Amino acid sequence: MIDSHYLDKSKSIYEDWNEKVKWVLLGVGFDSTETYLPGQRLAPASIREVLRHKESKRLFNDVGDVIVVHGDLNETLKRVEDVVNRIINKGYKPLLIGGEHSITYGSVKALMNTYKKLQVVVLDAHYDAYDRYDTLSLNHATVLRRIKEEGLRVVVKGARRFSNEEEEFASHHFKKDIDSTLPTYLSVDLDFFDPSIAPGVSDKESNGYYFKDFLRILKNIKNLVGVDVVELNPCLDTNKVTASLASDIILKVVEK
Ligand SMILES: [Mn+2]
Repeated sequence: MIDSHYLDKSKSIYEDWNEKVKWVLLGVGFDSTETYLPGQRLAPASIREVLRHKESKRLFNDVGDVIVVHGDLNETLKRVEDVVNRIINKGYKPLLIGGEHSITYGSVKALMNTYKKLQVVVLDAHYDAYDRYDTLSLNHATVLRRIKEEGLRVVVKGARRFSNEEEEFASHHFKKDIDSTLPTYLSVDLDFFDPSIAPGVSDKESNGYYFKDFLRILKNIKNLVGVDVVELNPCLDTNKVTASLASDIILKVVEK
């Protein structure tokens, strides 16, 4: 069991705890830096609603949601880092459901202290590599640049819309190929996928990827130490198609 006063455990799917399963679900319903269409704060509830009905075997534990502070990204990230640290220190693996993409930073900060050679693999239609966005140094559009500046190996797959500034940064600092031997954190922004199978995201980009592409990448990662699935916006989802896709991603990770 993981204890923290930053957790709202009433959101958990399970009341009990199974020590034999290693993945721990953690919701982070934060969307305060979203600049176009907010609503990602509602994603953990939407994904859990689908997950409850999909799962047959017991494959993960669930600690509920981080109690976020809407409007305060730094305090929210501090709480995410604290809870993820507790999960790792007890020997479990964190599986976060966002929330906007900036929450990845808190999770990675916790993991990089334990895994010195941590590799961050990101599936995303965007590079999220601005230096500043709307004057902010940390938000959903700058988060991968801040993570790279921590000195980690960052691999981005699926980027297909970006600014000149981002492309320049990416060409120098992001890798294209996964090193399958390194301890790896996988961050899945759902806009990586084609809008036809993931309509419930704020920044849809055509000519995206499919579930089989995700499965191929997942298979290529041998030492997975943490995962997040971010940017579901239930306000824009259609018939829970995108929440269902997020749930299938989660189940493939915990079945791996
Ligand atoms: Mn994106």
